[in-house]
Amino acid sequence: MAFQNQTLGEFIIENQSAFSFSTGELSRLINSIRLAAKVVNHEVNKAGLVDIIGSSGNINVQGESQQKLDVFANEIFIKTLTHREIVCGIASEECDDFLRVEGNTESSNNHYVVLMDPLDGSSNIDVNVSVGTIFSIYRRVSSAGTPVVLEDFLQPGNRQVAAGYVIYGTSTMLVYTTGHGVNGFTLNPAIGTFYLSHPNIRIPENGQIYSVNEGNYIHFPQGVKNYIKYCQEEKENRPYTSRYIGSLVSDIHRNMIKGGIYLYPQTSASPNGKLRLLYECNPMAFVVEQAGGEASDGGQRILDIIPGELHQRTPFYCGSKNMVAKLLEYVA
Ligand code: AHM
Ligand code: MG
Repeated sequence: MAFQNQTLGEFIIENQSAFSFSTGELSRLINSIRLAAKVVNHEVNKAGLVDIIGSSGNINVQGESQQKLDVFANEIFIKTLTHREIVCGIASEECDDFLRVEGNTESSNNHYVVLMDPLDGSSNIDVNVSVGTIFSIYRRVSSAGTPVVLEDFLQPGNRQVAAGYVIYGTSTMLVYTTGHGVNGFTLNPAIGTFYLSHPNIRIPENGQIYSVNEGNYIHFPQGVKNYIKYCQEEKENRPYTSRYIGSLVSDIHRNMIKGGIYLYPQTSASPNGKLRLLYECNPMAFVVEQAGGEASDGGQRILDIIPGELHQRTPFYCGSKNMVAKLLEYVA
């Protein structure tokens, strides 16, 4: 069975030479993400059995209440990446500021920074809906051997060297790209190993699914409202069907496999939308583009946006190429 053929560990080693700077540093980094994902997966799967669901009582920098599992996942990813000293800096949706990883001399010579949303969609945990981890990796722009600076994190998405997500769903998958297509690995929980289950994922150019929180409809820009009406029209291959989980990783993952478009527009109350450029939109846009899809803020390609701040938000339209192109005709 193809499913059991290659493990993620083997895949990382085999493909190491495809990276432009193949010293093994990026491979070790992806290996650490794999390890942290397994620990978080183990904990997410216990939700309901032990006292880890619900709010931790803290409010994060975005003014949202942090779930206990958010805090746990944040700590696990940070610990895994810092204890093994393979990155020089980390920025997390759950932390106010970026972290400098300053260990021994060797680690301060590391070249990569990681930006992540350790547990996205965590408001879904209490009701057993899939959640995810999203990660984005850049080479630092400041000199190796010096402490990382804000500019190392504020790079446009087109400078990402790798990005991906973990979906803690009916099965747990790790999907990532290093700029050479997208591959998906499914965790065999019995032995704790990820196997290559979805090689070279391609998102269909056309789809039948639109994913948007229609509860916000009256606040959307007129172009988005018109596009939604277009999706609902009885014409040609329409109406499309609507599927919205409210868990970004799950909504994007489904659309990657089946074809579809995900929309999180700006509203009058949130002129930049809700989703974060650096932790959510850039990594998802890199993965979706590498699978043949598109991602835009309605005016420009997500990956070309020059970030101004760590927790910046952006409107987000992402998915099947022809569906995003049609949406852009409406919102341009
Ligand atoms: P979070 O990072 O606080 O979990 O918020 C991000 C989530 C995404 O997973 C999801 O796509 C979106 O928020 C849903 O927002 P809404 O409930 O406004 O539709
Ligand atoms: Mg999030």
